[in-house]
Order: sequence, then structure tokens, then C-alpha cells
Amino acid sequence: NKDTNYVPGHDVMVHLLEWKWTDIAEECESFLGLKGYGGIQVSPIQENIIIPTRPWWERYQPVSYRWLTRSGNERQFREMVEKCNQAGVRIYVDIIINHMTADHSFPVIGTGNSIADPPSRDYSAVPYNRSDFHKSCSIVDYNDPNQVRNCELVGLHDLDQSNEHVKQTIIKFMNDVIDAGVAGFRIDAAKHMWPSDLNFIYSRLKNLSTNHGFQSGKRPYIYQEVIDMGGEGISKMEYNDLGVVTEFRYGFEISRGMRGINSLKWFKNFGEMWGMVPSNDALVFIDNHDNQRSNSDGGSVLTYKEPKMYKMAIAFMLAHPYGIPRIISSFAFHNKDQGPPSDIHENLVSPLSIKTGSCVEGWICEHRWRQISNMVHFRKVVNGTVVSEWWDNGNNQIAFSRGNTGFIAFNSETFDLNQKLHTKLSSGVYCEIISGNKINGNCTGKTVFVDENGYADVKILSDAEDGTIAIHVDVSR
Ligand code: LM2
Ligand code: CA
Repeated sequence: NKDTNYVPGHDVMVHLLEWKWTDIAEECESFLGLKGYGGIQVSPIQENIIIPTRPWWERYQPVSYRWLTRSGNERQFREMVEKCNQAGVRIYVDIIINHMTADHSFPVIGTGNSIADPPSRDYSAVPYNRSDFHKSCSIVDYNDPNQVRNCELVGLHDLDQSNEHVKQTIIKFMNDVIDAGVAGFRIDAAKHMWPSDLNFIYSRLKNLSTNHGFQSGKRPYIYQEVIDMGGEGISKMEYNDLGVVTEFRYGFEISRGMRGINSLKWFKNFGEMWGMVPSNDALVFIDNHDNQRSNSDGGSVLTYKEPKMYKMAIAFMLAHPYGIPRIISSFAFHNKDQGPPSDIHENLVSPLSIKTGSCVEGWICEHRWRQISNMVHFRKVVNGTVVSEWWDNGNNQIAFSRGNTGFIAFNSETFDLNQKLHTKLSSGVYCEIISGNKINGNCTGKTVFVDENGYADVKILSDAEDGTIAIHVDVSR
């Protein structure tokens, strides 16, 4: 199934990395629903190992399938799903079914107090025992599909999804989550599982819950984490028949473009032509929780740490029709293992200050940045239209329309953009949405004039705070 199950008039997924269920429920009601967001990827809900230093990645080492993590308990999870659905925002759960924990030098205790003995593969809170796992071997050769799927990823004990008990246990876990009212799943480490086993599991999943407002016969939206940049023994094309796949090339290409490594003019035919999967099969993003932490070289992806280029990259993603977009809402970090903001008792702290209504304590909240949330609105307004009126200066200034509903321009040159450019919008004065809002008929930011022939006065200074301007029919003054 490749239908996101978004509520009509809602679009764009946000990954609220390590947020608590109670905070997410509140965010659905006070912000995400009103801004027209489509869905939320929540951090894993299943009980995970407690690593003494509390890195973010402890949540990718499950101890059981009890719904009990630092994000909250089962009751809080159910209430969150209920409230978010009411607000028109769907929930997608990140599930870890490829593996359990690795071995550790300390006793393994879960966030729900379950005890496990990894060396003997004893996860009694599931329960799993040695017969449910592949024999121990490590993944070193990514050209060998057998090794990638049957050996251990960074020492994580590898479940055998062809085993009947394993299959049935995973199916039961997923179906219980579906009954709680979620709309789908992110399948962690999908590349490390056999497509045929995944196909079996997906085929046994229930329809979405009609008790939670889904029409009857709706299937869970499944997007699979398959990192395929080309040149490995396993291809994303082995998975996109079963569900959607994460298109990792997307964010790298756009980041390269905004960094000036590749000229923006080439993005005229961005999409499948660039070796990416068909649009509907592609879950796209600029950065995710993994690659925002791996700052290797100039080829790495943009993140909140480089805000001007990052906001341009996100604006391009949300303005362009290719793929199903996801943005990440991060917490600040200085080293890549650092966990989310927490207090002295190791409890997660809330992102939003009651006093100021904005994000505090190291939570970045990209999804609340005006330049990003206003582009969510843009995407909703231009939904169903195609790219037209493409313009470029032969290098790093580009612009395009979406039908007769929206127009956007980018300048990543070291000189100003100052042009009359053709749009398909009707003549008038528009409030520019990157620099401000339309409030009571007035623009709080820039204004853009469109003349009777559809030409807009487009001006983006090279040293402006933002390198993008965007207008759409909802903000004509
Ligand atoms: C994923 N997608 O397919 C997640 O997006 C990614 O974040 C997960 O790795 C990975 N698969 C497994 O679920 C993260 C993190 C790793 C971390 C693992 C397990 O990126 O660094 O590995 O979670 O917690 C850590 C240590 C590693 C160690 C391992 C086992 O970094 O050095 O290996 O735990 O103790 C000996
Ligand atoms: Ca595996």
C-alpha cells in the first residue's frame, strides 16, 4: 500500500525525534493540525535497553515489544494517537523487527524493567530464545545479500523472520499497534531482512482501525528503511513492490545543489530521471536522524546547523512534486552519540516552554520554523499541479510555478537575483511566505507584485537571511 492515509487537506510528515507522547499529543492539537501537517513519525515505542550514558541510539536495541520507553507508556501512546487523529494528523511508528540488543558489559535491563540475557539470546519478556535468531556472524561485505540479511548489524542479535514464532510475534505486535489507531510504519533496517519474509508479514497485517476514523479497507502505509546509494549487493528495487522505500539519494542531491557543488539549473528534471524510485514509492527527506550526525565532508547532507542552505533545501523539497516528504524535528547535539534533552533523573524534558510558547532546552523544532511550516501550507495549496514556467540563470538562480496556484524562486549565487519572471498567477499583490505571514490582510514580511501578464518582480539579495521567496493564491492581498 502506498497511500499515506493523510486526512484531505493535510500533507507532509514530521519525525518528532525522541519526543514524549504527551508532548506530541499537545503539539497535534496546538500546532500540527492547524498548520496542515499530515503525519508524525514517532520514535520507537517498544521497550529498549537502558545504556548508562543514555545515547539516542539505545532505542534501536529492543528488549521486548511492551510499549514502554522514555517517550511514555501504553496509555499515553493510545491517548496521543487518539488526539492526533482528532486533529487530522496521522501517527507512523518506527518499528525495530530486524534485531534485538547487542551484548553488553553490564546487565541488560529495559526501559520497562524487563531483563534479558543477550549472550544466550534470552529475551523472556517477548519471549525469544536462541532458536529465534540467526547464528552469530558480522556484516562486513555489503555485496553479499546473505550476509547483510542473516548476520548481525553492528553486533545486534539478528532475528530470523522466516521462523514461524518470530513472524507471528512481529505480526501480533504490529496488529496491536494498528488497533491503537496508527496509520502505518517505518520499517527499520529493512535492507537487513528478506523481502519475501517482509512480504509475508505485511500481508498478515490488519486493515486500519475504523474505530479511529479510517474508512474500511484501508491498509497501513509502510515505508522501509533501505539505504541504497548505488553499488551494493542489495537494491531498493527489491523492496518498492512491497511498500514505499526511503530515497537516500534525494537529500544528498539537493544538499549538493544548495551547497553549490552541483548547479541548481540541473534540477529542472529532478526525480526519477536521476536514478531515484518512482515518485509514489519514494519517502524523501533532506536529513534523517542518522545522516544528520555523520558530517563527513562537503558531500554530506544539510541540517539545522547550516540554517540558510537548509531552509532552502527544505523549501525546494516542499515546493517540488517528487516524492512523499518528511522533515525531521531535532534536538541540538555536539557529538553524535548525545541523547535527547533530559533532566537529572534521566527523564526526557518537554520541548515547549509554557511561558513563551516556543521550543527550549535544546530542542530545535525545525517544524515550527516559519520558513518551513509556511512551505507546508504552500504544498497543500499547490497540491495536484505540475511544475511549469521553469527559469534559471544558467547556474544557481532558479524559479518555477506550480500550475496557477504557486510560485517559488531560489538564489544561491554570490550576487543578487533581480528579475521579472513569468508565473501563472493572476495579477495582484502577494504576501511573501518565507519572510512573513498575511495577517488581517497585511503582509508582515516582503510583498511580491504580479503584473497583468503574470510577471512577478523577483528580488533575492545574496546576503538576505533567506535565499528563497515563495507566494501562492492563499496569500494574495
Ligand atoms: C537503522 N536503520 O535501518 C537506524 O536508522 C539506525 O539509527 C540504527 O543504528 C540501525 N538501523 C539499527 O537499528 C543506531 C545507531 C548505531 C547503534 C545502533 C544500535 O546508528 O550507532 O549502534 O542504533 O543502538 C550502537 C553503537 C555501535 C555498537 C552497537 C551495539 O554505535 O558501535 O556496535 O550499538 O552495541 C558494537
Ligand atoms: Ca537480518
